[in-house]
Amino acid sequence: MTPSVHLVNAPLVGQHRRGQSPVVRQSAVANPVKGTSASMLRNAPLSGLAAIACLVAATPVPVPTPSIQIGTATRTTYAQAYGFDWEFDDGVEVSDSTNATGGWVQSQSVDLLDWYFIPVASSTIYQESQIDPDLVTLTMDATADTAGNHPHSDSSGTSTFDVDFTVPHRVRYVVSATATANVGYNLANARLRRTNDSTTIVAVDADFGGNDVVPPQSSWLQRGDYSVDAECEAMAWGDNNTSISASSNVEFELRIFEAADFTLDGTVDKADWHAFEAAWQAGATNTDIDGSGVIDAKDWLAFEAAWKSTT
Ligand SMILES: [Ca+2]
Ligand SMILES: [Ca+2]
Repeated sequence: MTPSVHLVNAPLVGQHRRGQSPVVRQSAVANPVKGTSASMLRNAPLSGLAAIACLVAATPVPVPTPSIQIGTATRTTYAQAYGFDWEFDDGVEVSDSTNATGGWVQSQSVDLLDWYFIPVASSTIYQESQIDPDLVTLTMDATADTAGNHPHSDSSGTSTFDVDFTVPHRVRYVVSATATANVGYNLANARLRRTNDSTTIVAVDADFGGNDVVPPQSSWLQRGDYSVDAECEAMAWGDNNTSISASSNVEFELRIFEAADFTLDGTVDKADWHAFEAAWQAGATNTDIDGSGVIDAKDWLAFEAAWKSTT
């Protein structure tokens, strides 16, 4: 989750004296990008920063695709159905897995009938996922049913997702997730974690019933190691001729952007500068670019450095 932040040492609008023009040093006017040194930033009124921003390039610059480095990736699906009575004892199962990256779609099901073609139990599993250097998305659905025609029957559908990746330099991200499980022993969860210190950044958890939602939110991923893991399982136990229907669903999306793309539109231009400036000036929590928990000049300098490196 985004940490709580405090506005520290933020320059104030109108800090310059009445009747005095916003100050921009001549060197900055001559070379607005190279002229915005740390000492200037600390000493300049914010209106001076705005003036500097007005001098920067106006043309949107397509930026190279930001990237995370994918490490290991494992995705699995499994579906089974089983039942017995006084003369029948049988089961069926299917499974699949991949350690590849990129896109993967798997849809599996089992439908168990007894020797008289009477329904016993069934289950389904669906996973559609993408693991790219700038995108991790996931949809998982699972169902499990027992027909209620036998003294014992059970079924389950299970899908798992696990990817580890490294962020070589700070990137901006947008993440959202939902998890739903209708009844019983169902599992539905997903989480983005920083593995260096086991910090959970975003998590949804609807294990054993219920639903959980994380609306789209944006922040920065600092350099380091991360993981996304998720699990979706529906289970049905139909002892004593009981009919059970269970289902689970998990949705997860992580999109990666250049650190300076504050507007999250795929380009870095002066609109990002202005947007960050306004948000930073207002003490918005999403301007804690270095993740320190405090909003101060270091965040501005970090944004400036990222902006200059991509324009
Ligand atoms: Ca932008
Ligand atoms: Ca900070």
